[in-house]
Amino acid sequence: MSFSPVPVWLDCDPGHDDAFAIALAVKSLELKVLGVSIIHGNDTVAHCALNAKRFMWACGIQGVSVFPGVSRPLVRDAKYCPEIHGVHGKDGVAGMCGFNFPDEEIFADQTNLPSVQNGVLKMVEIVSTYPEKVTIVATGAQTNLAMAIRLFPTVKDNISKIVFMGGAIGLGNTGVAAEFNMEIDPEAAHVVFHSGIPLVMVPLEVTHSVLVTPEVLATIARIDAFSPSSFEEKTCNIGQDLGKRLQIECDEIYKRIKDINNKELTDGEESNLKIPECSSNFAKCCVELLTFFRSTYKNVFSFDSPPLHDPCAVFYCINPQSFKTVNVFLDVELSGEKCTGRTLCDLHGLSKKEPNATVCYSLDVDKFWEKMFSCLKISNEKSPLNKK
Ligand SMILES: [Ca+2]
Repeated sequence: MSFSPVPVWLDCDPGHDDAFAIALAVKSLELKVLGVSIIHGNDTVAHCALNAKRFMWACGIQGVSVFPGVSRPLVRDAKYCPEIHGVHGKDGVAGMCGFNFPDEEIFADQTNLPSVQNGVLKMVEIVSTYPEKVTIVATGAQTNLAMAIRLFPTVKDNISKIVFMGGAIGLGNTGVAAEFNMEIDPEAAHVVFHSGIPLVMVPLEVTHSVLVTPEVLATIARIDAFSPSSFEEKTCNIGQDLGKRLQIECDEIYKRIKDINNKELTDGEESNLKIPECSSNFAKCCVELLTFFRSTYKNVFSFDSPPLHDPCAVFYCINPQSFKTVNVFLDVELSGEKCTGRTLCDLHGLSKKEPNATVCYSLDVDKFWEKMFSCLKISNEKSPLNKK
């Protein structure tokens, strides 16, 4: 049976999880990635663009251009996320795999240079002129999208939908109430939410069910041996229904408070996070990136296994049937003293406003990992890292 891949544009801020989102998108036959624009967020635009190109090189990705976009939020000062992405952001992926990325080699190929052309302009140009409607996948702050919509409103005519990782039905992560992508530029999110473009929100309730467990790390460490039937670990499909999901969120919060009250994590405890032996340099690269992410989430949020947020939004474009969703009116708080950036999902229709968003609240996690592993296996076969 033949099918046409879905044309997508990625807007992201690599970022460990953004990097895996790029790999999932580019290596999936169901999607055709038209380009990648970079937004401030996990770090500066320049660092995030560098991270994107290095990881794309590591995955053996060629022919997909990277365009740095807007360097700061629309109104507010830039706020980066060093507590989560410090190493990956500031220092890029270099040094994470026991050796430095060979930038002279990577960027000797001019096609690997992040283009000086602005990401907003290239997104508008390519999306507007593409012969089919394009899906935008946004896994960072929405400043690039807001600028595109405000400056070139006709681009909306050729966008089928915006699928974004961000926001939460319930509680946030970098603020008490707000999720990071929304918190750092809520005005941009407001422009996007009120643009009239169909929205799909992949919130924390979903991404917190996609956990990088020890079993996941072990599978990636031996990614060359992965086959769909070999991954039998049942990553719990929490989020069977919205009420249960929210209860789990609350349990996590209570657990964290209890842990903080009882004891602080020690260096000795952190050292118990063993890195599995890896069968290739590329596998080692992935495992070490995710291990860093893992220990950071343990330190900051008391998650035993960290969530891998951003690829979930890409996976929606590949397999939307794997998600449970609800259509609601979605908005974002701009002026609250304590809740700025909080996403507001009108689950009960209290606003009397027509739904403008499909909000995901559950995901078939096993299906996600099967696809993610398949794409990493393809990357492993193509990776120049394995020739080192
Ligand atoms: Ca991101």
